[in-house]
Amino acid sequence: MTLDLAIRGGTIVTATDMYKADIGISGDKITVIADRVGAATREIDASGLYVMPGGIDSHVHVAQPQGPGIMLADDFASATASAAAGGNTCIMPFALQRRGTSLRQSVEDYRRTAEGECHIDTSFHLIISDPTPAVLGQELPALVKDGYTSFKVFMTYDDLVLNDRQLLEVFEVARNERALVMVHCEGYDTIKFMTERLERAGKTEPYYHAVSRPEVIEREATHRAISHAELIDVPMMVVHVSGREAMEQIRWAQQRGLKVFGETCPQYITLTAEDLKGLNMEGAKYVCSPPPRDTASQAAIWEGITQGVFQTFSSDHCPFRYDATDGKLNEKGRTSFRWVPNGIPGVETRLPILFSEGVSKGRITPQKFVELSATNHAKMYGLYPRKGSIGIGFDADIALWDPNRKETIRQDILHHGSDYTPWEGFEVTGWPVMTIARGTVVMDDGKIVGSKGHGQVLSRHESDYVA
Ligand code: DUC
Ligand code: ZN
Ligand code: ZN
Repeated sequence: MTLDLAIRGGTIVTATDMYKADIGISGDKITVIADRVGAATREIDASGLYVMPGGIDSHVHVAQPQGPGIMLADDFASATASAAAGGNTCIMPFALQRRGTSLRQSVEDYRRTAEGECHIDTSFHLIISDPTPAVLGQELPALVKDGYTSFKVFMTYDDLVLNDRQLLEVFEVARNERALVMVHCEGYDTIKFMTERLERAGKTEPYYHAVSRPEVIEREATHRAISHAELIDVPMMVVHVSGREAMEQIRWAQQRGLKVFGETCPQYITLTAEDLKGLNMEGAKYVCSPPPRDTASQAAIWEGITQGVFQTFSSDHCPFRYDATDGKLNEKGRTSFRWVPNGIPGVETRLPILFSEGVSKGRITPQKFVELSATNHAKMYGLYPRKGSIGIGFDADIALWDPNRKETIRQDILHHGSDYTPWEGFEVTGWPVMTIARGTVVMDDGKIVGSKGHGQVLSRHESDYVA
């Protein structure tokens, strides 16, 4: 039977292997891998290219409410187009429960907003901000059974923070339902204390965002969350780890045999707090939480990556426009860092940065790149073995990479809804030149050639790391 698609002559890279072979695709699945596969309706010459699993970005924010007058810069169409351009074939955004609302209703709303809009597959985590008895007792267990098998909780932010008692109650449900809990580890009271002191001293520029949330605050919250997880005996993922202090807490927990996992992001291997010192309000472009630290922290993050402390490398894409009254330069944001929206765009640049800083600079192998960018995300969040590798029966989610192509990251080549990138002028070696999502070419040499609606909203099974 004629194949729909053949990818010929490339070097296939998985988390464990690297070898030359052809790939044959029928419909949306990989159906044959061989020295030479048969004829296909469409032939792709991949000689000189790496043929990798499409990236899975398990930490992105899309179309999430951000407080009065503030808007995220991406909807599902632009976020998934941007992700596809960056070599991704699946993203995992969050469905956020607002206080006083039903979690189930929130999920249904997000799902409806996403359906028909996505260029690549999408699957939601939950954010729990109001763990009422109904949420804990009925809604959450039912949602886990429906395939929402991971949820995030926050230890800071006025409208999201859970107290220790509430964290324990959510962890208990996660344990009972065999779900994976993701934790934003920064302390509410300590940040409030620092913020008030800084504002009183007139230190309100964006740079003081970083001063208000030093590593000790992240470390304390990380240790507290780990202790709660140990008490309840539940697996836990510490998201967006920024430096040595939190990394060492996770490593300590892992060495004690606890199921504590770690995620880090491009900003923590490339940016520093100095970037928040830009002239006028330019530093607002780099305001995210936890904030970027210093070059010693970057080295510590690499230590965590190469030692296996971190299982996933995600973008934490949380895009705002800079020059916009609903974004970084909102009226209140100009008066204090406290009001500068927290987050930076990055779904499109995550993989080129990891490839270049990691593989091209010799810090990690191509196989480790695949593990950190796709395979572990699929295993961590219950999409494996449907997604996350190249093998017979897997979804035909593939990115072709030119490992030698040099590019300079610039806003005008990106597809996200932000009006800037924190990596303007950043030079990389290695670039995704084609993205194939479930058998369909969706990005070809920087152009989006797929259509919104191709991507499906997926449910997931239990995490392989919980099992
Ligand atoms: N945490 C996130 O995960 N993303 C953006 C902002 C934040 O605090
Ligand atoms: Zn967070
Ligand atoms: Zn995030």
